Amino acid sequence: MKLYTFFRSSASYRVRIALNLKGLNYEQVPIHLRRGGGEQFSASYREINPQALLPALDDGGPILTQSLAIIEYLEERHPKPPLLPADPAERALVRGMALIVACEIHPIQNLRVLVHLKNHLKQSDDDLNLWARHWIDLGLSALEQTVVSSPKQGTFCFGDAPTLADICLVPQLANARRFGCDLSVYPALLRAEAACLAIPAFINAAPEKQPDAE
Ligand SMILES: N[C@@H](CCC(=O)N[C@@H](CS)C(=O)NCC(=O)O)C(=O)O
Repeated sequence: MKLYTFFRSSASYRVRIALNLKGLNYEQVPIHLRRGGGEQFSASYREINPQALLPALDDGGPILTQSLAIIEYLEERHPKPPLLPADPAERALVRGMALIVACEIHPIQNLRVLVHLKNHLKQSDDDLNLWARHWIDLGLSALEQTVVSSPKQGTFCFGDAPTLADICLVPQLANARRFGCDLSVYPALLRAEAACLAIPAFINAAPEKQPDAE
């Protein structure tokens, strides 16, 4: 299995965590998102992912893109350990938590959005940070409330085992710190993060542990 990845890409980080939790071996193909204007825009990478985004997974069939689709594929091919609860309503709840991060926060603070704000709309670096922090805080506040009011309380976002929600949470909190967000107002999210960061699958997926880390 080949994962097209960048150490600092949080969507790639999600997939690395899922692969590690499933105990799957994979080869990393680093695509540098900054070097030379961004290797994701090269013709060769666009053939792999026409969106020019990371990650992409080659598992011998068609190349898969979109981190959550990739993780659901891994879940279906390798059900143990499960990354979603068995009950349909609980599955929807956990997917909802993951999507708060993957649909409502991350896309608006993603590199290409910030580059567009800076280069085309002439916003300052300070304004970019304010923008990112605004959307991250809005989403994390909602996620904190969702976790706190979830019917299954535990050490993780949902219960006592890591799920898709935690897989999305941990990389997003790393991004939030990069933008200088105050995370002390999200105690439930910090508790879930601490539980995750005691697990080797999460530790080994961290940006600084990757072969392409700078
Ligand atoms: N929804 C996509 C998001 C993918 C994405 O935005 N990846 C970022 C890195 S985390 C990227 O490749 N950015 C390149 C760019 O913004 O030019 C997913 O979950 O896979």
